[in-house]
Parts: sequence; C-alpha cells; structure tokens
Amino acid sequence: MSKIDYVLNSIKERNPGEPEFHQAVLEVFDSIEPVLSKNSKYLEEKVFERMAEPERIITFRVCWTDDNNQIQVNRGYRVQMNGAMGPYKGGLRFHPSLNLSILKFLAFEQTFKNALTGLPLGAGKGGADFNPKHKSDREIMRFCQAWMLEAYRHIGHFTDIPAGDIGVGEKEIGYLFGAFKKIKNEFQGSITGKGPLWGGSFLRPEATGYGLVHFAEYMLAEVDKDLANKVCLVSGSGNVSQFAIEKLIHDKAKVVAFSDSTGFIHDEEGVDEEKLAFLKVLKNEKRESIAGYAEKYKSAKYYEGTEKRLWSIPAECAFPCATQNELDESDVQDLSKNGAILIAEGANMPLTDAAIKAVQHSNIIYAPGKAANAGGVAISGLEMTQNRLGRYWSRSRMETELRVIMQGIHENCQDTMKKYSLDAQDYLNAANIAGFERVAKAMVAQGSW
Ligand code: NDP
Ligand code: 2IT
Repeated sequence: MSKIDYVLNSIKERNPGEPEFHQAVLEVFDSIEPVLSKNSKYLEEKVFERMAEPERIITFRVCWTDDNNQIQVNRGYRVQMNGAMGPYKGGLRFHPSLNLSILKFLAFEQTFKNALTGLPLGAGKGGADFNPKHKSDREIMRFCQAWMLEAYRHIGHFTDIPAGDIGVGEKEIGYLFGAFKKIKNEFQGSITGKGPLWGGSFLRPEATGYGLVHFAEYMLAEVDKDLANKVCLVSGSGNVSQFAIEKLIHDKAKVVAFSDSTGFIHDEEGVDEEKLAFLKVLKNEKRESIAGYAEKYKSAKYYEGTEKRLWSIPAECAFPCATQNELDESDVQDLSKNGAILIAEGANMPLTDAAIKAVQHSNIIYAPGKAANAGGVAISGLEMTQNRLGRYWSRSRMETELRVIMQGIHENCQDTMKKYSLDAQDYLNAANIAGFERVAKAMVAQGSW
C-alpha cells in the first residue's frame, strides 16, 4: 500500500461513520498528490494527517424552554479545525440533520477556502441540531441565548469568530451577538454577519451570492464567454441563492429555476427584480415554502418533492446553492446532455463524488465551493477588520474589495493550473492545491502543534 493510501485509510479508521468528512478529505487528498510528491517534508511532518484532525471539538447540551413551557434539549457544536492562518473562522448551521460528520467536512473545507481569500483567517464551523422552522421569534431568541451561554467561553474576536450558514441569518446572529455582549460585558467583533447599525459590514448579506457570480464571470471570460442571456438554474432560495439570483439578473442572465426543501420552481419567463422581491418576502419574512411563488406568477410551475429534478431543465449555467450532495451523477449527465457549460458551487460540497467524476468526463467548466463561494467569508474577514478599527467602510468600497478578492482567487487558481501543469480550467485541483500549499507552509513554519 502506498504511503498516501495508508494515510487515507488511517483517517477513515480514526473517524468511523463520517461519510461526508471522508468525502471532503478524499477529494482534497486526491488533488494534492503532486504537491506531496514534490515536498517529502509535508509527508514527514504529517501535515495532511494534522489538517484532518480538528484542533478542538466542543459539543455541549443546549436546554431552552419552548412557548408551551416545555424544556427542549439540543446538541450544540463548535469544531475549531485549523488555527495556522488566523483565529478560527466559519459559520454556524442550525438544522435537525446536523452531526459531527457534516460539521467536520464543513470545517475542513473552510480551512482551504479561508486560506484562498488571502486574509488572516483560520477555520472552524459549528451550530446545533436545532430546527428553526415553525419556531416563534421568542423561541429562536431563547435558543440562541442558551447556545451562547456555553459557547461564549470558546469564542472571541482573536480566538474564534462564528457567522451564519444554513438556518442562521441576521436575526439569529443578532440574538447570538446580544447574548455574547451581555455575558462578557464587551462590544467586540466576536461574530460576523451583524446588522449594519451594530457593527456589521455593508455587503456581507450579498457577499456569497454576488462573489459566486463574479467568479462565474471570470471563469466564462477565460473561454471568451459571458453571462448575458445565459439560461441559469439556481438551487435553494436562502441567503446565497437570493443574492446569486440578484446578481445574475443584474448581469442580464435568465434564471429559470430555484428550489427549497419542499421542491422547485420552473419559471420559463425568468425571475425578474419584482419576482425576486416577492421571493425574499416569502422566504425571509413569512418563512414559507416557494409554492406561493407559483400561485402568484402564472408563468411559473411548482414541482413538489424530489422525483422530478431541477437539474433536468435545459440550461447553460448551474449554481447549486442549497446543501451538500444535492447533485448526483445523473444530474450532471442531464446538465451535460442539455448543453450546460458551467457549474459553480454556492453551497459547500453540493456535488457527490460520482457527480464530480461525471463533470470531469464532460465539457462543463466547474468551480468548487472553496473557491467560488469564498466571497462570504472574505467579507466576514473584512467585517472583523472594520470592528478592530472601529470604523464602517462604504458599500462601494466593499463592492471593490469583493471583486478584487474573487478575482485574486480566480488568478491564483489559473496560476496553480500552470504551475502544476493541470488541465486548462481545472479549478477543482487548482483550488485544493493552492489552499493546501498556503496552510501547509503556515503549519510547518509554526512547528508540530
Ligand atoms: P439558508 O438557510 O439561507 O438557505 C438554505 C436553502 O437551502 C433554503 O432554500 C433551504 O430550503 C435549502 N435547503 C437546506 N437544506 C436542505 C436540504 N437538506 N435539502 C433541500 N434543500 C435544503 O442557507 P445559506 O443560503 O446561507 O446556505 C446555503 C449553502 O451555501 C450551504 O451549503 C452553506 O454551507 C453554503 N454557504 C453559505 C454561506 C453564507 O454566507 N451564508 C457562505 C458559503 C457557503 P428551506 O427554505 O425549505 O429550508
Ligand atoms: O461556508 C461559509 O463560508 C460560511 N458559511 C460563511 C462563514 C463566515 O465566517 O462568514
């Protein structure tokens, strides 16, 4: 057995029953073989084994009282994955399906994503198996306060800075930040994604979706194309999807589909600004299913469940922005058959391993989430900078910062393709290698902690 296979097997053995974590680790390890074979030091120093072992995992009981005066018990988490590049940084997910395998894969991906931003950010991820759906505001507030009553010991602006992810938006961030401030009696940038009146950054809500579309623009420009008039599919209808759709409309693309956990909408006439405003109210304020969109707009049809697939709609560009493993091999084959030219990941790891292999056998250009969706954490990083300075930067400055960072990640990927003689437009291997090289150098420089 080769040294690399041995390492992979031992990582699997040490982390039984964690398929998402194995999937994320394997994907990166597959890419970095050429780096390891050139730098035996990385193998000697066991850099990859160290990267695949979280520096610290905190799990804790979260008890809160619901509106019926019943005690509820949930499990809270924070995975502090890698602190080589800066304080731990990454989002919180509130979803009933959350477990350690999912959190470790997310924290592992975050390590390379944060390194790619070029900002001094380590990596972490956390959350709870709490389901925010159909909860009153008061219940969400009590839950957030209970979560922070334990987590505050482990976070802080130079230690670990959480933000949002699935099920955690500005409302939850507000309750979490308010609890932290109350317990510590300190107003500090311990969380990002705050409101713009109380320490938040302009453009943070938009940053992941807008950054994703910027990245797609740069990918298409490499092959002498652009987004104008391209038919696009966007999965999900939450934070990342809404602002990806907004930027796609701005770029004159035609978004004909989006989804949520109940099903998907096919709107042949395309989503325009007015329809998007309706969708935002439906999802963010009413917190209802997207079915209401098809009741309001006759050009749209709602497909409930998962039998018919959003990805079977003919389109040129696909932006998965919902959750992990949402596209399988047959989805990619359908996209390819229908002439798709681009897949860019707004979600973290939305393609299964087999789906990625299908992409590699197609003519589709494909960008992994750790490059394409890094705009959100990048603007979070700049929210931290503004908090430390005690200043707000303007919206137009943030727009420039986001563009420059996404362009920088794109250039870094292109340079890495050349440096390692990868195939043209091989963003998958390039992003993994470029992220790995930065973190590995920092870890070796700091000794074997
Ligand atoms: P939101 O909670 O705002 O939206 C999530 C969307 O995905 C909703 O439409 C939700 O449907 C749908 N969804 C969630 N879980 C499932 C599931 N198991 N099956 C089907 N649909 C599902 O989250 P975000 O938009 O913030 O996050 C979306 C993705 O982007 C995640 O993978 C996240 O990790 C990633 N990401 C987020 C960043 C951010 O800044 N927020 C940054 C980088 C990546 P419903 O409304 O019915 O629940
Ligand atoms: O996956 C991600 O990059 C996020 N959920 C955002 C993390 C952050 O700290 O802004």
